[in-house]
Amino acid sequence: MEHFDPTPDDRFSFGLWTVGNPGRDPFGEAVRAPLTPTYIVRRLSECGAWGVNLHDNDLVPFGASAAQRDSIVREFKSALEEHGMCVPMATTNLFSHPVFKDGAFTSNDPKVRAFALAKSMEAIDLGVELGAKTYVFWGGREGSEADACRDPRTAVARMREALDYLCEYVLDQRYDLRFALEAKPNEPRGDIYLPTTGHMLAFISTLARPAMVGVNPEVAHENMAGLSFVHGVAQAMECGKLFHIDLNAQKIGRYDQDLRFGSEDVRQAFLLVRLLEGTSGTERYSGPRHFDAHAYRTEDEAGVWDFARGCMRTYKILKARAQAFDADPEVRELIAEQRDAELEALTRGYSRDKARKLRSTSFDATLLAARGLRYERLDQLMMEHLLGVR
Ligand code: DIG
Ligand code: MN
Ligand code: MN
Repeated sequence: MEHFDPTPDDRFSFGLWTVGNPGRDPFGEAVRAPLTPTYIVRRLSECGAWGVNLHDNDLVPFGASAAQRDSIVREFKSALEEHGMCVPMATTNLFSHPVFKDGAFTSNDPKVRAFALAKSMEAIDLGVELGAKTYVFWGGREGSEADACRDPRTAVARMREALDYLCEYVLDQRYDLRFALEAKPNEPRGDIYLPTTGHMLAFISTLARPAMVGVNPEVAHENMAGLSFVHGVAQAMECGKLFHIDLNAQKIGRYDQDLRFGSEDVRQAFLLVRLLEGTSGTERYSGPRHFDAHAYRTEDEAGVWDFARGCMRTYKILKARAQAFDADPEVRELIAEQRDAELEALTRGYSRDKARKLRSTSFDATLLAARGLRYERLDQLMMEHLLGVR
């Protein structure tokens, strides 16, 4: 086995909707035949993936009877068992059916909001039955075009009401499940409420059960907002809220492209893998590495599996590059943390006495300003490790 071949230890997962994407877009029909969920399970397992995720309706068609649902789930479970695949994450499709055209939890129609709650409980049951430990909420239709349609504060309050309700449901059912909120700034709505991971982190702090709720940042979505994905993920990790992650790639200033992981901004993909894998000596992210992406519309089915293998292979190549970078003595010397025990004694944890001593300390700003940081050399070293010449 080549050391870039994926193994279950890598915890790579794909949604049924990713490799099952038939290539439809707003300007053209599907270019690939649909793939059945059990076939996807087999092929992902053969590619070396560890898990498969799903929206309720990726597996159980909208409006299926209870008997149909049970037979579909039985067949899916046996495919998971046969191919040694797990279901780390599940979610509800609250965006495809026209009933959600003006949102689900934030819709102005109380019947739609109630239906979205009922559908979510049904889908949570399905996810838990399949073994999911993380439940994602992506509010693709929770937004607006004609902004006078509702007070944005009402939208936020409705989101909170729905999530508080569903947290209570999970507790009442004694499910071992955590919620992960996924932000996106726009598309399909003109503006989507709670548009970035930062907005989600603030929103989580207003929930009744904040400990049950984290975030599921997606590369393309933070990039669409013009933000550093690495910084957003790092902030989520720092406060213990990175419950899941959607990996893909995105060109700045485009619609949500959901491209193969690492296929656009390789520098940021490298820094992201370095952060998640903790190669600089920090704590490693322990959750699933989920590729929420799909193959180009130009591809046939063989191209879909090239896409899937490419996502995982690039991740593992970047991990190896990051390990070499952080083992490089020159890099370690350049990023070694500077310490000053005397000043830290004054600046860590306030006291009146410390503040007085700190304010009476003299600082030579000119001398401090004169120091060169050698970031040009550090960044060149990163480039040389990335380009495989070091
Ligand atoms: C889109 O980026 C969203 C949906 O695909 C899904 O609800 C979520 C789960 O990864 N990502
Ligand atoms: Mn996306
Ligand atoms: Mn996503």
